[in-house]
Amino acid sequence: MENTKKIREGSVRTASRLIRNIEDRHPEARAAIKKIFPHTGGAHIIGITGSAGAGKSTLVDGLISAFRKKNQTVGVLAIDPTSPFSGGALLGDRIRMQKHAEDQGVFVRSLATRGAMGGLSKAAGDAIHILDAMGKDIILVETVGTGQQEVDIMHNSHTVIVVLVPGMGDEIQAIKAGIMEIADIFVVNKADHAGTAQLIRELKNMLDMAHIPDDGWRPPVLTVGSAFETASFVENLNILSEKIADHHQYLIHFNELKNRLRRKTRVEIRDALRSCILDPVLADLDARGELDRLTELLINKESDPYTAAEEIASRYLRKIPIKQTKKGGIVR
Ligand SMILES: Nc1nc2c(ncn2[C@@H]2O[C@H](COP(=O)(O)OP(=O)(O)O)[C@@H](O)[C@H]2O)c(=O)[nH]1
Ligand SMILES: [Mg+2]
Repeated sequence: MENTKKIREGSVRTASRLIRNIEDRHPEARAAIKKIFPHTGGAHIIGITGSAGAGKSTLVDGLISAFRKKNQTVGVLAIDPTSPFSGGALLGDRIRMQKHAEDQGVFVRSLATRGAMGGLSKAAGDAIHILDAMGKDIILVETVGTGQQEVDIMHNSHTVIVVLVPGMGDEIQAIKAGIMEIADIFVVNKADHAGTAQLIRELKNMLDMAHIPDDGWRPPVLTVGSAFETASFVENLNILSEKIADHHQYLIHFNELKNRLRRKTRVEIRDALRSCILDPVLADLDARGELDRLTELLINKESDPYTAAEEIASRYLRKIPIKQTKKGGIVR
């Protein structure tokens, strides 16, 4: 049976193999995404980001249960760039997610990729397509960190949750503005730690200063209490899952879903261009030893980055007039 069909029927084996291909940058991955792409777009994609140890995986685990209670199917992608091989650093997550292992409505995978800049965002986008084509209602994407890379990955989602823990104090200010700006929901984790009320206050002050229009979405600031107080944690996660649904409704109602899709698609085009243009050019230059030669030239001030890049561009890129095909594709 063909891969696309198997994926659409929810085959865990095929999905796992394709995600491994994505990690390995196997050419088959690209071919598969081309076929799967028309069958994507049905899922509500939720990004969850925050520092390492902030309790994101604990939250994801609780959210899976909350969504399953509403009979929604869930795909989870845990992205860990620091993991040298797939799942290495995520053993704890695996154990934690075990209780969902028997549930056909839940598919959990981790994603680790090595190498080039921007590679992780593209790999994440591709893996999300796979979960989407599997027909998952909800896709949870967990990333570690608050830098540009996480902002890029978060652009693949419709709803962004930023997880913070008390005791960071002034660090909120220090967190790259980028990630705070794209937050749709703030979750204050580990509310059993001191400083929860202060953190909530700081976040609300920050939002007050953001001048959100009356009909705009003001990111709610939620606390989920302590993960170790099971009953209240479960209840808080139900509330969080409702807020997530509210945000989805808001996106639909105000036609914002299209804007999110546009944002996501732009990232995807940029990532694909990078892998189809920049990566091969860099690899070619490297193979010819020209990257080393250029590096020396620049170090010796015999050239500069722009002159070098312009020369390379003129060598590799021909200006070709392009026209639209009927289907909207591009032909030469
Ligand atoms: N005190 C406390 N610890 C928590 C809470 N939630 C998670 N943790 C612990 O924080 C650690 C990191 O959690 P994890 O979910 O793996 O964080 P992640 O790195 O953000 O995915 C684990 O030891 C959790 O048991 C909480 O509400 N209170
Ligand atoms: Mg985690």
